[in-house]
Amino acid sequence: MPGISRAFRASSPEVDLLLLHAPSVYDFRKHAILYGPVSDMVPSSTVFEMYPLGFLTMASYLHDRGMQVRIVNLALRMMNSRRFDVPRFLARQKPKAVGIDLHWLPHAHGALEIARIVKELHPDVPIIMGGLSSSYFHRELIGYPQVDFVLRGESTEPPLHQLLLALREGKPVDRIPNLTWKDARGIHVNPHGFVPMSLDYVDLRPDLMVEMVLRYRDLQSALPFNGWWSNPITTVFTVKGCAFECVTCGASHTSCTHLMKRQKPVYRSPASVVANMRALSRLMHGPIVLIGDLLMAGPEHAAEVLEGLRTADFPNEIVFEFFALPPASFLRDIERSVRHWSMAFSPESHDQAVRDAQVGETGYTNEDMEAVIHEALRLRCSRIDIYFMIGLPAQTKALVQGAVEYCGRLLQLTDKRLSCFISPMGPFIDPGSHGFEEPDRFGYRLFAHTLEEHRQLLVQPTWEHILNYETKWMTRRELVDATYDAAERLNELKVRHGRITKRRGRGVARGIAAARALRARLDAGMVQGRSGLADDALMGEITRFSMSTVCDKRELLWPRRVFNFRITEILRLIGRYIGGKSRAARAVQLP
Ligand code: B12
Repeated sequence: MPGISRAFRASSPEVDLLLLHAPSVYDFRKHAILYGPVSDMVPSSTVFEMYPLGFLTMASYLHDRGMQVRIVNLALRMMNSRRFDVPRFLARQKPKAVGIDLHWLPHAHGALEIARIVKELHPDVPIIMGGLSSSYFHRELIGYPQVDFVLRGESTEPPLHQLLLALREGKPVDRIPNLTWKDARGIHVNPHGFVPMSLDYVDLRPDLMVEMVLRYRDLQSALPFNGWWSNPITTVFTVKGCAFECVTCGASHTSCTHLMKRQKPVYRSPASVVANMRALSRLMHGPIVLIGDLLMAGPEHAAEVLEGLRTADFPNEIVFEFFALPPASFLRDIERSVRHWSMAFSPESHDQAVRDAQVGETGYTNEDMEAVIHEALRLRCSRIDIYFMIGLPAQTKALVQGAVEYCGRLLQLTDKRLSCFISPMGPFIDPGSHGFEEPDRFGYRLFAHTLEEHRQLLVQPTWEHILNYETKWMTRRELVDATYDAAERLNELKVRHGRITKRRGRGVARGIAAARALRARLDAGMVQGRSGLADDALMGEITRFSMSTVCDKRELLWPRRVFNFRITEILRLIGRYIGGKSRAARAVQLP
């Protein structure tokens, strides 16, 4: 890597690391693709514009060690302006190194394309890829000419720091853990030696985000997803690894053991979780989602977190997610500990056999679940989100309909605080999951195995052809049909049970009808040998037909407030930034 080391020493760039988040497909604005409702359950659009939380932990770790990091959410910039010119923007940057996440596999197209553009513009700047999909496909990924390094693993802050230092000083990289790299002699895979047994060495620092916005005078690039500014949901991760074995998850216990070399989950200490929440709460009024089921670490650990929350007494809504049905007593403990709370739970299916095929022995019945829901509603729980999925092992089309009818039952039994969601697993079954690794055993048929095959799937005209799987029980066509049917029926049920207004329901119904019609047109085009739409007017507009289909996106959000941010804290951070700058300027003037 002589060129790379030279560039590192010779240039006088602005940042040590430029972290770029690519859209799922580059350039989605010029494609006419029906991506399908694959992102309806998350705040992002089908562009998957949300960058990994890890961008913030990496940025804060490097910042604490004196490095400048800038995050640029290219996906969001491209969404917000059709005229945003990616090559032009990138040509103006002078980074010492560029990091690009290929964390979620749906970025297989965009991440590689952005890397290619950066390499073309800055041939001497090292390009580092990372994230779960990068880790899974590291050998294939490093083979692309635009990729110099792949950092494997779900925890990469210290190895990344070591890599940037080695590049700066022109030192060898063969001892840096988790690194896959190449030179004239070939491809090298360093041992996966960094698997931290504590998570307390990293943090998500909201103040750094503010500082980044000020330093680069660029608010948009740092925002996590479209609309975040008006709905600032924040998250705090509590765990890495998982104790569960969901068949379709690429971060299940076995997947983590193989891919991340993590034998068992590691939990953030209660003090660190609460400290991070305090930092967020100081800045924002929005809800704070605790990522990971606190009970996975055992009742004592969960109780300690709750005790911390009780003492901290945050005014924010705290959202708890559960992977297994929580005991009602735990809900009462939450009630005693926090002012405002919500919960999310994913039974995946109403059918016990499907549930067991997906999650293993769940050990609870629908009646048990309903009892827990009732208890939550009896308490001050302000919102319960129940998630179902399409594309599970042993799930037929009739069982998807059954799940929707079961949603109707839940909506009828409860009040407006309970919402039900159903969505297709898509666009891909996770690489590394049981279903992906042993498709025959779990009833899956795969249409792509390699990274390159997934990259190509992403530019197929409709999501029926983008899905990387079908099941023994439903073909891709049936998965799509089952989704639209389920969406239509659930929409009706939500209107009937007063969960959404008739007006909103009509909007969703129109969206589903339009998506179905567009799908028929795209299919007809494919039969005639055309891929995509000849209709230029629709170019880049297709996200319209893929969003808010299985639900109205606004249903995912918490009620908005007039002021989402604490102005005094923002002013304090601005003051700190200006103060720091003028101190630095004075230091430069000193002889
Ligand atoms: C929380 C979470 C979310 C949050 C988003 C949080 C976020 N912004 O990161 C929400 C709910 C919105 C979400 C959405 C999705 N998710 Co998700 N998510 C998770 C979950 C449960 C935890 C991730 C987490 O907290 N990580 C902790 C943070 C601190 O670490 P990190 O972000 O992973 O970053 C570290 C490393 O990954 C690595 N790294 C990451 N990027 C880069 C880049 C570089 C350059 C380098 C060097 C390193 C690096 O280093 C980082 C620092 O240590 C995981 C499962 C799991 N247990 O890991 C699934 C998981 C990652 N999600 C997954 C999927 C599929 C999705 C969706 C595509 C689902 C969908 N169809 O809607 C979307 C994509 C959304 C988007 N991009 O717009 C899959 C990914 C499988 C795969 N290989 O593709 C996972 C593994 C499991 C699952 N099925 O849910 N997700």
